Amino acid sequence: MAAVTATPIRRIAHLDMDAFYASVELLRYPQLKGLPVVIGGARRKVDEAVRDVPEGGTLADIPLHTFPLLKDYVGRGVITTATYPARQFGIGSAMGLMKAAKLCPQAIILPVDFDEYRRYSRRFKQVITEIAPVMEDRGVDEVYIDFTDVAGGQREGGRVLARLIQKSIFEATGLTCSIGVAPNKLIAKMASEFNKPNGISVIFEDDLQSRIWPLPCRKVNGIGPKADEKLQRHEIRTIGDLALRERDWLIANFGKATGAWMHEVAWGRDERPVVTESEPVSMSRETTFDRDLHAVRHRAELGAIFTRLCEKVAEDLQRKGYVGKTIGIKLRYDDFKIATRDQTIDHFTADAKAIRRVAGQCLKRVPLERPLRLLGVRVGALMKAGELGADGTKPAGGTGAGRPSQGDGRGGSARTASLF
Ligand code: DCP
Ligand code: MG
Repeated sequence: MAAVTATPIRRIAHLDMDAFYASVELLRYPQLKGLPVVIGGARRKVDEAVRDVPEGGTLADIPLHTFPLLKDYVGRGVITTATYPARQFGIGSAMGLMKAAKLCPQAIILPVDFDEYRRYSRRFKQVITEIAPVMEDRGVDEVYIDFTDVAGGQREGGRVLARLIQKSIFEATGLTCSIGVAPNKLIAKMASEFNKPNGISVIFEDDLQSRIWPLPCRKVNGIGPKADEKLQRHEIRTIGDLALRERDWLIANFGKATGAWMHEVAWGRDERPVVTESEPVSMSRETTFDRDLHAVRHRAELGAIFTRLCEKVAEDLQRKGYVGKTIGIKLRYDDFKIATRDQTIDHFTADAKAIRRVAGQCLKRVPLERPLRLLGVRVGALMKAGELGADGTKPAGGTGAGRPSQGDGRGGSARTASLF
């Protein structure tokens, strides 16, 4: 009897955690389950709620009435995410907290705790790679997974494996996620939203017309508000509308690359592989101040924030095992204009003091008359610390590490103070 071996068909999953930051917070405050909760505003300092932990109790015992409410919030922070009960009030990511307070004054507000989210991010990704090793990291709460050759990856179009991953993540972390499984990344990304939260959607090639074409063009990862506006002006609202336009027409109106890409996308075609390890190009930390700060009047405060940012970037680099040689800064002024400067040094580093020193020199090249809203520090031209020569330079034969210059482009002569 001849053995029949079916060639596996390409099955790609996109997994996205549900209300990620908020769900992580609810793990330590389970008493908030089912309530409208938003995450945003200040970073976690001393947790105000924690002060009310009853004698011998835990965070889970903090009485509900002691949690801060959105209606009492004053400031200009934005929401990073909101629980699903809060979303029913029209609240969502990137909305100003004061505006959200008008929509749902009784929502509970919690500060962000990036370290905690990163810990959970690492945990759920580890669960996935133990089951399905070909995983592409797409940020703190989402990944692509190649199901094609994984055990169970073909059963029910990938639903069986998706269920296993969902269950394993939940058991390991207490968090839920939503998964789309499809012939490629493009469709998988759209599909993971179909049954949020805690859902699975399985899409086959034949489902293109019924499931994908009715969606608005904005659902395509890569069609942003500007492109969408232009498409709308041409009466193209859905992906189906897009599919019915001639490829040449799209190229004539959107340019060669974009037009051709739009055509492919509308017909559900995408050959991009799932890339297991992406090397970071740079690492950065930035902070938006609670109020505008001025280089002279708030010199000490700014200096401390600046040093802290450099330490954080250094910690990130060291934890992830990278060193870099291009060090840069970013400022946003009170008029929202952005200035960046960077400088490339002759050796690789992950040292907070070295980063601080070079970043300080960059700061001397930007105008500092206007008050500042935001300050950021970046280290680029990275390489793995393990590949470094003993003298802090790259061993011969390595690839080039970016441009060897002061990359600001504009003269930064106007400065008011040598503060940093
Ligand atoms: N995030 C943010 N600012 C934004 C959008 C998101 O800080 N403008 C953060 C908070 C989210 C996390 O990134 O928890 C993941 O983003 P998602 O878009 O996946 O949103 P959620 O996971 O919160 O919700 P959903 O269930 O819709 O995926
Ligand atoms: Mg998410």
